[in-house]
Amino acid sequence: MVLEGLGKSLRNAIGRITGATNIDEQLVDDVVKDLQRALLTADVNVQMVLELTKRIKSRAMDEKPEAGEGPKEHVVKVIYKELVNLLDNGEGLKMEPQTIMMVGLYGQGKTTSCGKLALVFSKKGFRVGMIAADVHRPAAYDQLKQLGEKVGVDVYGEPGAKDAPGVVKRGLEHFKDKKVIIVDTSGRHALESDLIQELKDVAAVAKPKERLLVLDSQVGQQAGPQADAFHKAVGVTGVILTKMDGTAKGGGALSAVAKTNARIVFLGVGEHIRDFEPFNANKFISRLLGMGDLSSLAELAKRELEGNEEVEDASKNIMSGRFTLKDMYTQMEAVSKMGPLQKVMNLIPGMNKMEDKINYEESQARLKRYRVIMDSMTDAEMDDPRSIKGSRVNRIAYGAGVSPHDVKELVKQYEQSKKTMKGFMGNRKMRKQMMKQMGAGDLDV
Ligand SMILES: Nc1nc2c(ncn2[C@@H]2O[C@H](COP(=O)(O)OP(=O)(O)OP(=O)(O)O)[C@@H](O)[C@H]2O)c(=O)[nH]1
Ligand SMILES: [Mg+2]
Repeated sequence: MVLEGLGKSLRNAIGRITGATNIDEQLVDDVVKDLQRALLTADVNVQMVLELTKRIKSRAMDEKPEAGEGPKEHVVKVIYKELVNLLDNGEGLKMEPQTIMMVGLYGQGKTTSCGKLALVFSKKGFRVGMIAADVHRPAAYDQLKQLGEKVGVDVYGEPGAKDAPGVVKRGLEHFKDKKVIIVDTSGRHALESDLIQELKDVAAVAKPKERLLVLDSQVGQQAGPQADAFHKAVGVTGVILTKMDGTAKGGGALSAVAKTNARIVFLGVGEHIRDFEPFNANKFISRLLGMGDLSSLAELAKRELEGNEEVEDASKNIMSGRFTLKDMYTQMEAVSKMGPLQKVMNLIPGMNKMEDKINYEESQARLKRYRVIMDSMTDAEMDDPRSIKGSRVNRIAYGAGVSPHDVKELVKQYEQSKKTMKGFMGNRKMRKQMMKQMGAGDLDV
């Protein structure tokens, strides 16, 4: 899960508030201590932790809850807002013509992020070019070239060249007609002075509006000094946090953000070229605190499902209150296509609280089993799962090579999903939001 450890301990701290019968200074003190421990364990810089928790404590105690807000909601809101403020350092990357330079230590995800970013800009209609200015790693040019081919973006490079600023200079000439230029640079194991000098020289030629520090979210305490050194060299304007799909503690990244005073602009959430999300502090913190993130889920769904008529039909059925096993099947298939179940689960409100209880591999295996079972059902049975009883259960089980118990479990799961959907659709506000996000705004709600 994203920032697993930190998220869990922050959720526990908040749980102490929501579970308390009475909010008093002692409780706030205890919770603030829990927060400190959680943030420090996640490698957030000590100074930052102290300032943050001091603000949380004074706002929680001194500010009056807003109208209609209980004392518990008030404290939770203060914690939430302060955490958001910590990360909210300004707007995302502007979608306008510009030159962007990537910097970062070895293996942090610079080259991959170049490709991902190129896709973002070219999807917006910009003519994009990428320049391979990593002259140290022999395969760097080929890697960027391959990424470029994948996303349909031209790449300029000079295999074998040793002079990075020269490559950039000729690359800019070559890409005179491009609107957005992305410059990939070399990484190193540590910050050596020759790397720093090379980056300065490249920046002097490229004159990039954005200097993006690419940071692996698993980086710990070193994140601060690393960010500092890059910042001194080229003036970091933004951070791309990569490998957020891993089990990173990620707190170090928070320190890096504070050090450079730059905002996080994108998150890398997987190896795939489309595993890239614009950063949104509210979203990030609500996910961290386990408040779920329906809007992200809808975005993900939209991206993956666009043009898939079956799924659109199923979505409309769900919206209108009909929900057959076929719909569940289609939805399940679609969801499993969206990527690891774990990633999707984290986006569903309430779901990530269950993270300890859910064995994700087991869930994936169950999904597969369900599919096989459904393949042995007739269309009529799919439309009316209540008819699946007695000898039908045995026939389906036999056909699918599973036990009758598995078949019954699937029917039960369907009944449960249907109930959840009903509850969900009964909530007018949520329904409206969901419809809008799924692009089904023309349906009558
Ligand atoms: N899981 C995951 N892997 C990623 C992500 N971003 C990059 N990677 C992987 O991390 C590895 C290193 O990525 P690169 O893009 O080559 O990193 P780099 O900073 O260019 O590395 P150097 O050029 O050697 O300094 C590759 O295997 C990528 O597939 C991400 O968001 N999630
Ligand atoms: Mg690279």
